[in-house]
Amino acid sequence: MNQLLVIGAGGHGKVVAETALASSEWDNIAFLDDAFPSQKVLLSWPLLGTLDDAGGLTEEYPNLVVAIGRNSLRLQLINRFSSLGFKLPNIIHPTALVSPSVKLEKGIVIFPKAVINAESHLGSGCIINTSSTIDHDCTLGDGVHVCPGVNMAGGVSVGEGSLIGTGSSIIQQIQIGSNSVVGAGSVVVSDIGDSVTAFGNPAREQGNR
Ligand code: JB2
Repeated sequence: MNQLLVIGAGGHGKVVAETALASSEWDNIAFLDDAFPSQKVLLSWPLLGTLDDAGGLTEEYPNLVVAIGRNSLRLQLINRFSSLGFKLPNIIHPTALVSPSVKLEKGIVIFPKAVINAESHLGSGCIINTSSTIDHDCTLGDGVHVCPGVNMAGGVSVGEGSLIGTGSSIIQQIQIGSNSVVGAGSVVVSDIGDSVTAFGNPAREQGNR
């Protein structure tokens, strides 16, 4: 059996678990979440305990994915569980198209119908959500979340921990800083700095985060 420990038993955890099962690389899922013991099952899979229980599970579940949407927390937990000795595989849905020249770090999830084109580079813990497209030569830092239905043209870079909101479009060669948020449905035609919220068509920086 290929066992996968999923950290986070919320909405994102469910989608990550089903993506893992669909990939056929995993056939046995268990969750950890600090909601334990009030919650004990998600879908049909057991919630075994809280995050502090992970240390005792490294032999039974050597592979782990952090499935918590908040970018900063997800990155923090990736570091914590890496240093405990867990492996952090990438979880890729079979309907996603990932070019063989794409470079993937660890702990990345890629959901149904996402497309990632030639020579893009994705940092650890990125979420590439449902039906989003990332064209050639894009660079995403660690912990970036590309929400459902985003279209990113070629040569875009997005800094660590930033979130690109649902349905946004980003033209080619744009640079978006770290820890920024691009609001849903934005059209990004000029660069966006670090730690700002930006939205609209054309997207404009609205203030610091
Ligand atoms: O600060 C925290 C914390 N915040 C949330 N510390 C610890 N230890 N655990 C935390 N959690 C845990 O993450 C909660 O116990 C919760 O069960 C789990 C998931 O968080 P939440 O239910 O808030 O959302 P999510 O991460 O599953 O989903 C969000 O991100 C996805 C990418 C939502 O915005 C979804 O709509 C989105 N698709």
